[in-house]
Amino acid sequence: MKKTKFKMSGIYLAYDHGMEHGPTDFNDRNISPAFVIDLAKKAEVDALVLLKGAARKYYNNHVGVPLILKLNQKTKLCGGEPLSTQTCSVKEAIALGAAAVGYTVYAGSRYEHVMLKEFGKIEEEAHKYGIPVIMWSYPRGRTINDDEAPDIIAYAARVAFEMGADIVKLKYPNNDSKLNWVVKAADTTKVFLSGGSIVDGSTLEARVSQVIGAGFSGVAVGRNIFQSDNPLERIKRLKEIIKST
Ligand code: FBP
Repeated sequence: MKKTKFKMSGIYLAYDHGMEHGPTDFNDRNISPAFVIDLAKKAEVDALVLLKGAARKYYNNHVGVPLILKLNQKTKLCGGEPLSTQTCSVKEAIALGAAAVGYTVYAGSRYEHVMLKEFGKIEEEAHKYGIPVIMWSYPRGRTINDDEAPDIIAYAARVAFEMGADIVKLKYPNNDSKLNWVVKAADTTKVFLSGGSIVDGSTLEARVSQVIGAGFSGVAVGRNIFQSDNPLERIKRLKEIIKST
């Protein structure tokens, strides 16, 4: 059995899009989780993010890449105020091989109290089992005019810290004026950049270099890898940037 030690820095490959966005994010090549599992292995990413359905059918300890099991989910079909509720327990995630668990909080939503409460319980349980907790911290909903404003991203970082998250995953802010402030707001919580919709390689690399320079610990990218024509090369480049910055 291969070792799957969880690293709190580097590059995580996200693949929960079938639920969050629908199969529209996929093509014939990447619609099967087998594709990203194979990619994660070949590229030796630091972790792979799956939902429980894909994990149950495709993940096992022989994969050799640590698993982050995302515990809440929503579809984009329902509309309205964002609410993503827990669909997998910490215990089940561990049984599926998870080395860490993840959960999205939409602070600012009419339903933030539901997500904060669920996250609070997950944080306590995961830490009792000794595994890290990652918050996808995406402020969104009726009170949020610009979810990429630097002050909103900094607020998202602080929410994760105050909730006891070990790692926070944040959107790229619409300007880079406060990246250091974002990292300070997260305090001891490690900060990871989320990828967003696909951009050309040089734009992605510039963003990654900028955030790592500001003190981010890594990136947790989905579409910018699995939708790329050369995903292995993209991961290699990002790894080099993360290592050398
Ligand atoms: P990407 O790198 O493809 O943006 O993935 C990161 C992620 O957080 C996924 O885990 C998730 O499915 C997606 O973004 C959600 O994005 P949004 O809520 O903005 O549609």
